[in-house]
Amino acid sequence: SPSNNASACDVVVVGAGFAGLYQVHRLTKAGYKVRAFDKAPGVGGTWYWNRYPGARCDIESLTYSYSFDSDLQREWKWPQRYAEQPDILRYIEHVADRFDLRKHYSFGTSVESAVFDESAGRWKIRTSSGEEVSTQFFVMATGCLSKPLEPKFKGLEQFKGERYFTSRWPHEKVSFTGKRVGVIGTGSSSIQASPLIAKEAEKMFVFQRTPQFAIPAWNRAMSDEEMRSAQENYDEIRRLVRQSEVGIAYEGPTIGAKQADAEALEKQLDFAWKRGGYLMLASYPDLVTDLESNEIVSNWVKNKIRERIKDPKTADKLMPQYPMGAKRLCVDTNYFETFNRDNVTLVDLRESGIESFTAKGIRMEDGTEYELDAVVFATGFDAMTGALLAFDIKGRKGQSLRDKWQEGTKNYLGVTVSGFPNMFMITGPGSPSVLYNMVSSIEQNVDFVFDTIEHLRKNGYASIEAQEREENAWTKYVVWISKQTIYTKVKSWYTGGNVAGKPVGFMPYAGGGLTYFEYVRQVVEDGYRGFSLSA
Ligand code: NA7
Repeated sequence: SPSNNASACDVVVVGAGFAGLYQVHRLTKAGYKVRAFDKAPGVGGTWYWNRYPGARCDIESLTYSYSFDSDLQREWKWPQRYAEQPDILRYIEHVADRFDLRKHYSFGTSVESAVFDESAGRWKIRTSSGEEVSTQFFVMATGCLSKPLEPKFKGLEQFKGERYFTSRWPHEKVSFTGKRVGVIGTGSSSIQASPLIAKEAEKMFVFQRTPQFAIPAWNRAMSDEEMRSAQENYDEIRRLVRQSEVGIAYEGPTIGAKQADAEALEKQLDFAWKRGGYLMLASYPDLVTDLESNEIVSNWVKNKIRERIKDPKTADKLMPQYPMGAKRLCVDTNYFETFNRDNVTLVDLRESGIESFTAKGIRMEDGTEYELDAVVFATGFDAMTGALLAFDIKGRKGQSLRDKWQEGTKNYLGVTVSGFPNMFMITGPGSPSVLYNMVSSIEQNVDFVFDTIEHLRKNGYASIEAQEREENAWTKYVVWISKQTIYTKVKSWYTGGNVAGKPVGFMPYAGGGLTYFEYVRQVVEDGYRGFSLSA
């Protein structure tokens, strides 16, 4: 440990979600002195904040969970196939207690600035409590979907009704009974919340800008038998996840959808639909890379969606018009059926946009007025860079990350940035993260950061920094790969296109988890190729 000063440590970790907790665990177990911060009063990250009705993960819990501890994964029981928010939070809290991680954290404390002191070779971290911490390494484990997007609607301040954000839901139960509720947005959060809000509300209006693909979750309780069998076969489950492009435990056919004959195609898609969720996107290996194959499956899915909606005009409005998966696929329970209810109206913003909020509700550009007692904003996030740019990070020569990323998210391996020595991002832009299994992606990044810090220590280095040339090459490669996929065919939070003024590019690494893991492994094997290590 470099210093005995009370406000000095080896590593500062920001965030107490899946990523931060595991990073703190790995480092403290090896004896590093770690200070960790989260602005929330407790652990959980995403799963601390997103408490809206119906909030649950869209990847099956058996694989949306840590693999690093075999006792943990052998003992933990998931009550449902897709765990809901309280169960995921309970799991994260269990992990925090089991490995005694809370003591390293200052909760209710946000980091307000991080400045690299070149002469000392250390980071100075200032927090909202006024503390200044000096650290050798600095890890941003701040999440890909953690900075809520608050669209600026005209007249919003006049609105007298209740307002809720899915991403900052109150802890006490919200009742919509007898209320006229407006839901803005039709992403995953709205698709999960709307069916439950509709059951309570007197009337519900869903304001839709872009229709989305949603595949049934077929969520259900996990039987003891099923859970036991998974616990006994976890190695195989994790192996399947590692090998899958989208990070789920499924090994699909080896030919593309367009190569399949009609009968085999129907059988496979029917099977995928019945298993539900992300298996639909993994039903053929080329759906993300081949527009023709994607179209075959997208059309098949759209017919299935159509069957769920009674009114053909409403069905037309709910039909997505982009390749399935290009915006993050939603996984639903009764979403489309919700529009068959008498108390639910779909408001298509492509026909007429929102003109402004009024004291009583929402006025549309065509003059229509909706009187509302409550509005739920399910308007998404400033994804991937939002939390990284929420405060000023200053690297060498006083350069700020905000300036560096003005035209796009230059990075090396999605984990490091040239000019910012000893700083790491867990699942930053340039990593597979949101296009893969989030928890697996996190574990791989955290392990890489830990191994790198150990490598430096064991070999007498004090600092590691991505080389600019390699960073440029990697950044170009990430963009090039994205252009071979469906992801760049539509505006989404993957591209930054959902945030006004944000540079539009493509943030995650779209070449698949396995390819990425192998690439990083090679970099390490080649002696940290593309990095400068110094004493
Ligand atoms: P998303 O998926 O970004 O969805 C946000 C929704 O809100 C989406 O339908 C947006 O329409 C809509 N939106 C955003 N701003 C506006 C305005 N100004 N007016 C009307 N509609 C608007 O966020 P979620 O929270 O649902 O899900 C995020 C991820 O969490 C999800 O993908 C899972 O990985 C878990 P748009 O499509 O931009 O036209």
